[in-house]
Amino acid sequence: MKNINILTDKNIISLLSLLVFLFGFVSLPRAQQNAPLGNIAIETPSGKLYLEIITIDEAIADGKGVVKIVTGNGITGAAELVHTDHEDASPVRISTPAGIVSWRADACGGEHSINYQGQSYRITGIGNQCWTAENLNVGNRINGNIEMTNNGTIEKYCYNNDPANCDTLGALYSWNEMMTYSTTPGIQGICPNGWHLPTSQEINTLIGYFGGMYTAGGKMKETGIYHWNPPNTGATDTGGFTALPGGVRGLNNGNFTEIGTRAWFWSSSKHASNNYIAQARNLYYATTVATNHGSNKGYGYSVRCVKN
Ligand SMILES: [Ca+2]
Repeated sequence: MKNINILTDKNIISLLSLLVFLFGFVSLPRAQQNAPLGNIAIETPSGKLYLEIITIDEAIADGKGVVKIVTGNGITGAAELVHTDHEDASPVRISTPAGIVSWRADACGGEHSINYQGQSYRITGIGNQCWTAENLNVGNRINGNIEMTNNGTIEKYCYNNDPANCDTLGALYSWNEMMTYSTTPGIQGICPNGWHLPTSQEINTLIGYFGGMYTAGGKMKETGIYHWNPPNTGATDTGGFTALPGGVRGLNNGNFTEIGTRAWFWSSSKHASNNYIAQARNLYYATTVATNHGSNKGYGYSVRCVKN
């Protein structure tokens, strides 16, 4: 406890909540104390680290603190828990052999992936949201020149009708197919159980975490030029969202365009007044902008899910 220093009244409640969380296991039966008690994730300039919560006895044996770093960037050993007066909603900071790092709750609960219809998808916690970090690739592939229909099965497009593109970039879906022919924002649609299609507002929240629409595109894009065409301006993949330039399935003749240059993501929110249009976002290889636009529901776009 001597490592914890209260610095501002404002953060006391947050700190106490964390301490209740961390110390809650004290009352657990001995047998349960030997089981893993959970993980928390912390953001560092070089990526996300995961801390394993351990018992106080183990922590004392390790030297100090009640958490220890178990993976990430070659750092191992005990972590020191201290309070912080940072203004950025990080209620505590953690001192590690590599320096002070901010702590925040991981919205994905320390999980890194989910399985859905035989495929594993990476997931990532960003702010208070837990997102799939890969584009959905579920359903039976149909050619781009065929319209998806309300036939009780999920259909998908693969760029250029090539299944290999679905494997690397995910599939493309019309808005109605994604929504399973509902128009209710935030429904599960073609997402796994326990997940739902992001509303336009939820995407705005994500973009807000990344400083707004003029910078969010860069922070959302996968880095490098393996999938994105050069220069892939400003790509940092800050929150692990790892947007890929899956391109679009067009309306007329179902042609595919813009692989490598643009990521198109549906929201589950339709246009306020035009029933043929739904809200979407696109990211571009040559800018850091996350553009909000309305699109005809017949386009084939990439799809992400948010945990309920
Ligand atoms: Ca269908």
